[in-house]
Amino acid sequence: MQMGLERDQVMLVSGIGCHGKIVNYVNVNGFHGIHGRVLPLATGIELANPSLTVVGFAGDADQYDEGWGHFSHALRRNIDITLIVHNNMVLGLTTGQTTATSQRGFKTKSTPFGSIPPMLNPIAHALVSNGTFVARGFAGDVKHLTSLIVEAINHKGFALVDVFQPCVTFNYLNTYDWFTKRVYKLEEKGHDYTDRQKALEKSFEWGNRIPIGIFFKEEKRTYRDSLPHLKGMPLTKMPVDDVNIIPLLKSMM
Ligand SMILES: Cc1ncc(C[n+]2csc(CCOP(=O)(O)OP(=O)(O)O)c2C)c(N)n1
Ligand SMILES: [Mg+2]
Repeated sequence: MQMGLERDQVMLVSGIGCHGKIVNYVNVNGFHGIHGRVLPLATGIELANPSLTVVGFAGDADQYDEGWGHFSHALRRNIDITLIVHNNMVLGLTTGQTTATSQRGFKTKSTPFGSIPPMLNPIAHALVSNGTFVARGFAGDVKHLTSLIVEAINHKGFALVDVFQPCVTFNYLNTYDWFTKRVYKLEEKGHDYTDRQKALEKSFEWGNRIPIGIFFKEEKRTYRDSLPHLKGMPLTKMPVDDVNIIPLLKSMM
């Protein structure tokens, strides 16, 4: 509403996890998809009907484990969608197992000796995949997070907002207190978000001080801009009655 969008102009797509219920809570169009497939769905919807504002919601396991293969490709294609990752650094819905973003040593029922590999760094990956809007927010600072989401949706091209969103039931390590003590805002430290190298440096900051805010932002051609046959009329409006695919099928026999 703050953005002046009508309800029927907005399309939310969610994956599987605690976060997935969001399409039931927000009174706009919604598509509750399958685990790991938020980006293929959101991509298809955006390419078929550009009049919609498409916002994908994924969990950390949903996007950074099961859906990992789609991440870099959607970014480098610069599909005009927003992706908000509810990063609680744990599999919440399945009652607390490690994900790609769980901290090394994080003990769970299924990893009693602690998570073994190093954490995946989604911000750094987004930056090296030519992401055109890369940001991180914290659910404990709703005003700041809201401003990031508004900027992300206004961005023309792929916008990532990774959100620290503590799971109060299963993540005993990365709690609201844990984040509150550590997060600081990039914009308050004079970070230049037009510099990809600097953004990359910042993306590796982890420990006592963890940055949130916009790491990087630039305007670039979107995937749609480069598809001549999608110019003018959306696929959803194209007539299909007189389409005859028989000759095409025969040519492949
Ligand atoms: C294809 C498939 N694989 C596995 C599952 C089981 N499963 C349900 S939710 C979930 C992941 C939940 O973790 P996350 O994406 O981090 O979301 P959260 O619940 O933490 O918000 C998994 C693996 C599934 N539903 N579908
Ligand atoms: Mg999770």
